[in-house]
Amino acid sequence: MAYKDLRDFVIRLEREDELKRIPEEVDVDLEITEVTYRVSKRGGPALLFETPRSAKDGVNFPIPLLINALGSKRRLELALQVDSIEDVAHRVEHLLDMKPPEGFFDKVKLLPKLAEMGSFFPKSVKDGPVKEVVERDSLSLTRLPIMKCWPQDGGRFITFPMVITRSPKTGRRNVGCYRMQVYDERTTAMHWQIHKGGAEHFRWLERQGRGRRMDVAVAIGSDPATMLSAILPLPEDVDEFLFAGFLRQQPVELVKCETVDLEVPANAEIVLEGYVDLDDLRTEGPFGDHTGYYSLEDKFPAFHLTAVTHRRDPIYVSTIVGPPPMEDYWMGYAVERIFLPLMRKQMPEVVDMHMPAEGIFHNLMIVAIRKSYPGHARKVMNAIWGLPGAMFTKCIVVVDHDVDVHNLREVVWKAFNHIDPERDIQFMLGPVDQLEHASRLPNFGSKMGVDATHKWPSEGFARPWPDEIQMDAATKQKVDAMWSKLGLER
Ligand SMILES: Cc1cc2nc3c(=O)[nH]c(=O)nc-3n(C[C@H](O)[C@H](O)[C@H](O)COP(=O)(O)O)c2cc1C
Ligand SMILES: [Mn+2]
Repeated sequence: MAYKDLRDFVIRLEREDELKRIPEEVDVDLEITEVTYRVSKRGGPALLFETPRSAKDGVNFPIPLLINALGSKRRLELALQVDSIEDVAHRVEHLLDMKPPEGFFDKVKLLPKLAEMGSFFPKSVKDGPVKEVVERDSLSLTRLPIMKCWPQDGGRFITFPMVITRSPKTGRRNVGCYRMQVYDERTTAMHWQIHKGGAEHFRWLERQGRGRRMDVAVAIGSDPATMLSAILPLPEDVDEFLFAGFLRQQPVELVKCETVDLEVPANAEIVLEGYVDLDDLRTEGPFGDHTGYYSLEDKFPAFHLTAVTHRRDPIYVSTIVGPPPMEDYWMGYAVERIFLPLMRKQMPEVVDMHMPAEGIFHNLMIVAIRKSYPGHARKVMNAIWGLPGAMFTKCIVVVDHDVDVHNLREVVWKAFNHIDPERDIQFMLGPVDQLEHASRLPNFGSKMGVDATHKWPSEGFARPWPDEIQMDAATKQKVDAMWSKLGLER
């Protein structure tokens, strides 16, 4: 059975000794960050701060704050209810392998799978726990334990929301996790970067000129697979809630909002309803970001609150980003593993792929390929720069299939042995991540591909290529046999 909601997951984490309750008063301004940072850096548990407080405002919040809930491999496996993330990757592979049926018997055979797919579609329901309390008047974000994460942050930020919008062009839903800086009791920023789904919907509002406002619903806290779906770089027309249904193998149940024409997960802890306005762009930031640096101030639309619905006893879920690795590294790891099969569908030559934590995902991707033709590594780079999400990758290192991309020592050893830098490095201009602080312009800059594969004569490499040093099997066997007599065992 899928997790019913966030608290169902909390119970499981607690049972698995993966969660620590903290009854002490800890301040939402900086203190929760410092505690979580230390715990995160030693691979510690999820934290449930039962009494978050604000010394500045002189309040203790009646709402507990959950953080670091997905901050380890084990907790991700628990979140996705698998023994290994590879199990999810295999399910994705299986889904992609569904061939169109040819004859009658093929159709019959396929039926159960299609029925399974159909059962993942979001389901509309009349009511849900998120409607236990409905507030339309006297709204205030000050009741939520929203964190100021780092000293130079421009304010307090909601860091783990599911932001739901509908495309003014196609009517299709998008769900993305975009941070929201609190301006006052009823207004926040909406930090959807220009390449993201929400921003594209906002642009269509402008293009269509049929109004200046767009409905937005923000859900905070739900079953973990649904929360994860908001961070996945899915193709534009794929509904994140459908993918969430696939991940949890049970449909996401949705209820209608009170004041906007959108639906939200019925099992959510808290929902903020409101709108963004084309005429109301404001300064957002700075914010201590997942690059380990502050992202600077920039203009983003303001989000105006029109209603809040929540459970009687909601849990507020948060996360912090900062110098890696942090909780988001593990979320990114799940993305990497779940998307590898999708990447391999388009590029079967890709054997494996890895984005090391310190590369902050978009700075470094190592890809192993089975090379089949001259220039193959460069074809792969170009294809990756054309994928959603991966398009931002600042440096792609392409290695041969016999390199273990997860072993950075092996990657450095083999890749740097194999390159003649001037020949093997490819520069490319294009869109870069909005968080990128070194590029010549915001959102536009260069990327680098390194072809660290063996070079072939057909690529103009005329010299012989040396073999990797390996002892022969016979000698190894002889040494195995004498090993115990050598007195070398510790
Ligand atoms: C903790 C966390 C915070 C994030 N904050 C933002 C953000 O503020 N703005 C943004 O555009 N993307 C942010 N992202 C990345 C997006 O959630 C991610 O790109 C997602 O795929 C966007 O969905 P979309 O493609 O439907 O727009 C964040 C991701 C995580 C894990
Ligand atoms: Mn999307």
